[in-house]
Amino acid sequence: MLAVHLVSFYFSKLQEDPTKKVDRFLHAMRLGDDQLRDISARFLAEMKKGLSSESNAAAAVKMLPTHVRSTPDGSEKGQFLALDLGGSKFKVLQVKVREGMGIRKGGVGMEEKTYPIPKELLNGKGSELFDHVAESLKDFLQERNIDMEKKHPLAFTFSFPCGHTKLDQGFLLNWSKRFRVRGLQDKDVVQALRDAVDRAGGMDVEVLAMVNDTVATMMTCGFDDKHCDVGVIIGTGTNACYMEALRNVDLVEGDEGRMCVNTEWGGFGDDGTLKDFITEFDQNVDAASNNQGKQIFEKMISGMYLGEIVRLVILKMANLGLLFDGHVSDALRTKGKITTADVAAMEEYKTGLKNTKNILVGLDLTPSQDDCIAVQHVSTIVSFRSSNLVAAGLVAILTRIKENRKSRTLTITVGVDGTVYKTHPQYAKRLHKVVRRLLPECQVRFLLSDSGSSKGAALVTAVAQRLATRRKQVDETLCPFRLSQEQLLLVKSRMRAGLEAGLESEGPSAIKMLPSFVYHTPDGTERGKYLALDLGGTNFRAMLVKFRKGLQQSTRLYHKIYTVPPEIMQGTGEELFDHLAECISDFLDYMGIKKARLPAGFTFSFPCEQTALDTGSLVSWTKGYKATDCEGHNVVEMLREAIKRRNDFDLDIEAFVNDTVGTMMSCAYEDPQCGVGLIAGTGSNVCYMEERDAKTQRMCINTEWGGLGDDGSLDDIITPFDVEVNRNSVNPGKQRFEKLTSGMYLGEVVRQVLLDLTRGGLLFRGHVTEALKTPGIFETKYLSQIESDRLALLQVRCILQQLGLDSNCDDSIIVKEVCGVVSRRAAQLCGAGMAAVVDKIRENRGLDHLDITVGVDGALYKLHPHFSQILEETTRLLAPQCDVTFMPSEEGSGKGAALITAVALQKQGM
Ligand code: 0WK
Ligand code: 0WK
Ligand code: BGC
Ligand code: BGC
Repeated sequence: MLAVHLVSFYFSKLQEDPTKKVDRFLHAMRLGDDQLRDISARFLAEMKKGLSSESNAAAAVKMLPTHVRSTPDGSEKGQFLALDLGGSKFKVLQVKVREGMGIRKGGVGMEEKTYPIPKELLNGKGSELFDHVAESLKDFLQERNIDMEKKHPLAFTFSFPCGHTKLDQGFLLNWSKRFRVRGLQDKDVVQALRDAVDRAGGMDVEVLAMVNDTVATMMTCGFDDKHCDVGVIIGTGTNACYMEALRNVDLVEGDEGRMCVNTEWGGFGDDGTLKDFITEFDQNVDAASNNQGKQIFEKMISGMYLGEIVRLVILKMANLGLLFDGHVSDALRTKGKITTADVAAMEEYKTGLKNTKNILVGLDLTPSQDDCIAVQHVSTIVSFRSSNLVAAGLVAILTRIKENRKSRTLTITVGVDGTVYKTHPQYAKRLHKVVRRLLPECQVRFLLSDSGSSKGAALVTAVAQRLATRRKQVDETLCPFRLSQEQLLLVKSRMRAGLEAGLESEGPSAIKMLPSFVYHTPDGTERGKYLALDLGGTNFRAMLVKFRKGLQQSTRLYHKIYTVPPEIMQGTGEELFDHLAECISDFLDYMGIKKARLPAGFTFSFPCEQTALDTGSLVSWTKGYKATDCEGHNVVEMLREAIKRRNDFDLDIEAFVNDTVGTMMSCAYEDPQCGVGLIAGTGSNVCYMEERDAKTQRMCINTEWGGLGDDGSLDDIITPFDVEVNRNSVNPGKQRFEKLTSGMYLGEVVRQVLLDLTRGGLLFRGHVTEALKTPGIFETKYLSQIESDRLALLQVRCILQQLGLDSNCDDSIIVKEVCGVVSRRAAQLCGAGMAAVVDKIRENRGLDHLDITVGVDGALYKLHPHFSQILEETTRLLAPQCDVTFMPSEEGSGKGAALITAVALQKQGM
C-alpha cells in the first residue's frame, strides 16, 4: 500500500522538470559551500595527522615524503629515458631537456610510445609485469635506434602509493585502480624494475628517480611556471601532491628547505571521516571494488568509478519507477556498463542529450526525452560532486601552503593532468570556479600538463642529478674548511710554538707576546671612582666605574658608547684622538664630572709594545683601523695631547691595557681562577698570566695570537678564499690567524665562497650580482642571523634579499651551510689556540691537571648561535688535562681597565 502511495506521489511530480526529481533523489550528492568547507577542514586535519610521526601510521591520508626537494629552476638539462606506468596508458619515452636537435631554446623534446598492458598482467606476478615493462623499454630503444651500449639515465613515473627512503628507492604500500599485481607489496619497486631490466639484458639503463604521477605533473608544469607547487591527477585514479616545509615532514630528517609530499588523498575517508557524505551508491561501488574500504575519496571522484556511480543511481531510480517507467535491463544491472567516458559524453554541451539517448539505448532501454534529461542530470550531479570534492581537497592544500608561508594571500599554480580533468566537459571550469570561490584571497592558476608526466619525471631526475652534482661540487669547495682533529692538533702545536717563540725572541715574531705590566689579578680590595676608556673593534666606550666599601665587590658603572666613523679610523692619528677626546668630553658633561680630574684606565684593542703600565706604542693597526702617524707612536701620549688640545677637561691615564687584559681582569674580579682573557669579536686575541717559572714574577702577556701564520705557518690550511680576503684587506700578509677567526673577516670569507659557487653556477642560478661583488656587504652579523636555528629558510632568503641576492630555497640552504662551515672553522681554530694557551699554563705550573677560567668578550662569542659552544668543545677536546670554564664578561673590558688602575694606584699607596 505505502509503495503504491509513494509511486503515485512521484508520478504526480513527473509532470515537472525531470531534473528536479533527480535533485531531490541525489540531494546527498549536492554539496553546498559550507559542506565543502567542512570536508576541506577535515582533510586539512588528516594532512596534519599524516605528516606527524606520532599519528602517521594510523592516518588514512598517508602524506608520503617523495624526496623531491625542489621544483625546476630552469637550469636542468640532459637526455633521459622515461617510463610512465599506472595511469590509463603505459608509456615509454625519451625526453630531451634543453638538449639535442630541434629542441626550441629552453624547450623539451619528447618521443613516446604507448604499450598496452595485457589484462592478465594486472592481476599477475610483479616480476611478470616488470618484465613486460623492461621488454617494452628494450623495444622502444631498438625501434628508435637508441645506442644500447650507452648508459641512459631513466626516470620512472609510478602512479601508486610508495614509501620512499630516497629518490630511487620506494616501497609499494598498496595497489589501486585496476592493478592487483602479486608479490610486490612492501617491496622496493625501483629494485624490481632494475632486476627486470637486468633480466631483459642488452641495455645499460640507470634508474635515477621514481616519482608519483602527481609529482611528475607538478614538475612538468613547474618547468614553465615557477609558482607551480601543487600537482593534481584526476584520471583513472585521483591524487595530489604539494611542496611542504621539510620541518613539517616528521618522517624525513632535517628542517631546512622543502619537500614534495604525495598526499595520496584517495585514501581520505578510509577511516570513516567522510561517512556522513558517503551515499548508498558509494557504498555499493566500494563493496563491488577490488579494494573494499580503501580509497574511499578516490571512489567518489575518479574516472574508474564515476560511470559506475551513475549506473547505480540510474538502476536505483529505474527500480523505483522514477525512470524508464520502472523498466530495468540486464545491461543496466551489469557492472561497468556505463563508463566515465559515457558520463562525459552525456554531459557534452551540445550533443549531451543525444549521447545520453544513444548510451541508454545501448543498454537496451527505451528512454523518454525526460528520462534522458534526468539521466544527463544524474551525470552532471555525480561529476559535479567529483569536482567539488577535488576542490575541497585542493582548498585544504592551498590553505596549508598559505599557513606555511605565514601569509594571508597566496599566488600559486596547480599543475593538473588526468583524463577526467582533460576530457570531461565543464569539469575543469567547475573545479576552478569552486576553488576560487572558496579561496577568494588567493591567486590560483590551473596549468594543464600538456605532455604527460614524463617531462616532469625527467626533470626530477635532472634536478636530482643537478642537486647531486651541486652537492658534490659544494662539498669539494667547502672541504678545505672542514678541519680534521689532526689539523686542529697541528694548529695547537703551531700556536704553542708561536707563543714560545714570541716569548723567546726580542725581535719581531708572528705572535708578538707583548708584556702588559699587569702582575696581579684583582683581590677585591679595590676601592674608588675611575674613568675607563675603551677603544674596541667596533666602537669607543667611556665609563665611570665606582668600586665601593661594604658589600663584597659592588661596582657601579655608567657608560656611553660612541661610534668611530670609517673616515676617522682611516684618517690621521690626530683626528682619531681628537675624536676620542671629544667623546670623553661629552661623557664627562653627560656625567656632570667635567671638573673632576679622575684617574683613568685606557683599554686599547690593538697590539702595543709597553714599557710600563701607563704607556704603549702601537705596533701596527689591525681590524679596520689605518689612522696615520700612529704606528710606532705612544698612543697614550697622543690621547693626552688631544685632551690638551681641547683644554676643557683633564684626566690622569694611570693604566693602558689591551682589551684582552681588561676582559681578564674584569672577569677575575668575579672569579679569582680567571687567568686568561679572550676576545672573539671584530678582532681575535688572547692574553694570559705567564709565569715562566717559580722565580720569574707572573705577568699578563697580550699574545696577539692574531698574527699566527704571518710567517706562513698556516699556509696549509689557508684556502684560496682566505687568500682573497687577505689580499683585499687593509693589512695584507698580517693577522692571518685573525683573518680566519674574527668577525671582521668571516663575512668576507663567506662572500668569497658564495662568489665562487655562483661563478660555478651552483648558486643564485649563476648570476654574479653587483651586490655579491661588493666587499663588506656580507657582514658577520648576517652569519649569526642566518645560522640561528630559530630562523626558517624563508627568513634567510629575506636577509639575502636585503643584500640584493635573489635566492631560492636551495640557494639559502647552501648559504646557510657556507656560513656554518666558515664560523665552525673559526671557532675550532680559536679552540685549538686556546688549548695551546691553557696547556702552556698547566705545564708552566707543572700540573697534570689545570682548572682555569677564561674571561671572554666580543660579539662573535656573545652573539653567534654556535661559535661559543664549538670553541669550548674544541678546547676541551684538544686540552683534555685542562678543565676550562669560559666566563662571558658582563661589563666589558672597561671595568678591567678601572680595576688595573685601582691596583696600580694602591701599589703607589694612593
Ligand atoms: C597522464 C600522466 C600519467 C598519469 C595520468 C593520469 O602522464 O603519469 O598517471 O595522466 O591520468 P589517467 O591516465 O589515469 O587518466
Ligand atoms: C667589548 C670590550 C672591548 C672589546 C670588544 C671586542 O669591552 O674592549 O674590544 O668587546 O668585541 P667587538 O666589539 O670587537 O665585537
Ligand atoms: C594512486 C596515486 C596516483 C593516483 C593518480 C591513485 O590511485 O594511489 O598514487 O597518484 O591514483 O594516478
Ligand atoms: C688586536 C688585538 C685585540 C683584538 C681583539 C686584534 O685585532 O690586534 O689587540 O685584542 O683585535 O679586539
